Amino acid sequence: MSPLAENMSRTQPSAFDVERLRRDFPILDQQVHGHPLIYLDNGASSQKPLAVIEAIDHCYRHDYANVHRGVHTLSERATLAFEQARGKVQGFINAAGSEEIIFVRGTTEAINLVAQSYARPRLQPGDEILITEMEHHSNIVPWQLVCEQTGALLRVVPINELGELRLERYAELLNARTKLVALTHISNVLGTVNPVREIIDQAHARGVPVLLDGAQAIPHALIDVQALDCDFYAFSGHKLYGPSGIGVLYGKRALLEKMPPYHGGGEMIRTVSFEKTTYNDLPYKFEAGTPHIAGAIGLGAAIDYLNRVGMTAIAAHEQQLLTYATEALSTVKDLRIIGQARHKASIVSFVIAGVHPHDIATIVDQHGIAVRAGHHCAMPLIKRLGLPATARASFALYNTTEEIDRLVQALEIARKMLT
Ligand code: C6P
Repeated sequence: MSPLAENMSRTQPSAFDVERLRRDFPILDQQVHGHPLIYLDNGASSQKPLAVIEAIDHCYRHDYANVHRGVHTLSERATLAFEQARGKVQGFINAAGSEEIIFVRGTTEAINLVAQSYARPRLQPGDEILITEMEHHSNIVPWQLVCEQTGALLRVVPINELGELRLERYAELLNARTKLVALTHISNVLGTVNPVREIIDQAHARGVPVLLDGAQAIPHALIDVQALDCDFYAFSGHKLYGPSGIGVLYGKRALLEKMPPYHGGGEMIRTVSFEKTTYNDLPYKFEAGTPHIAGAIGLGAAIDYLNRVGMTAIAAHEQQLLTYATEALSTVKDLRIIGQARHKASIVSFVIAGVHPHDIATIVDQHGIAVRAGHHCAMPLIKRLGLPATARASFALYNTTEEIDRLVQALEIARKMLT
């Protein structure tokens, strides 16, 4: 163990036993290209604990049927488990009511829902939607579509050299034409944790609602939507140790009540005739068609698991990994960390002078290490940074300082091979 790792392990909270937690994730116990797998691509999707795998398995083996439709026993059991999962999500983000939790496919669908159902009916030509320079495409393109549909305009808050939002520019850009602010809680490229409470307060002072893209924040921090006072919060199950294909849109009840359905079909209706259809109550008004039943149940199991481990302990462990990785990566010659914000989550983008990030990712994969390279679905940000791409290591609750040491060794090999 390196001295840095020894120092870190001494300061790790004693209750947080990472080696024990790793055993909850069966996928981690394998070799890739003859090396023990080191999975550092958690920003793209995290691995699943046995509790989630078993909950999905149990659902399909014992309790599976369509939900809200049958009076038979299996349908009642599936409906109960599905609605219990909704309650778990409500508790996890401290929403005021379970009707404020809409199950969707993921962050992307949640944002599209708000763009089409909240923004589109309200926008007039010349109105403005305010986003930021560090958004993922999922929080850019839905707004561009709705701007094309309505004649509204997209305005963009710039970042500074550290990768933080320029709040003085935000204050200037917020104006009487602003109809919605939509921003990421944590940047998937820079790791920046945005001061969302301050941003929300300023928007609310002008009567402007705020959507937070929580895709990267939800696995790293305790989220309390009431304390944040955000109007919408979007996240994906698969980054929260749950299944893919399931995600959540939280919305304040008063706003959701006034929004028209996004998709039409079964489940979202109360009565249908060829002349007129009336719609179901919240949250079902927004859940047309058969939902991802086992996905929601798996997400509920992920939340139970995280509650057992403790989000505060997870956040503390990940902050230690971030500090360790920032120091350790800085020892690699010609490596530059992209994103130096004062408040960061455990996401570290970097470049090595003279080496393409894709080549870095390919070489470290030969050492069993999974990192992501590319534009990370944030092309405007990558362009603003003047880079072709970055490599990115993103850490989860099961990562260790030893894994970071292995990454550093593999990066040294890559650098020597390619420069
Ligand atoms: N970012 C990454 O590697 P979906 O695909 O709907 O689950 O999540 C989209 C999304 C939205 N916002 C942010 C901030 C995100 O990071 C992501 C997903 C992954 O960074 C895949 S591109």
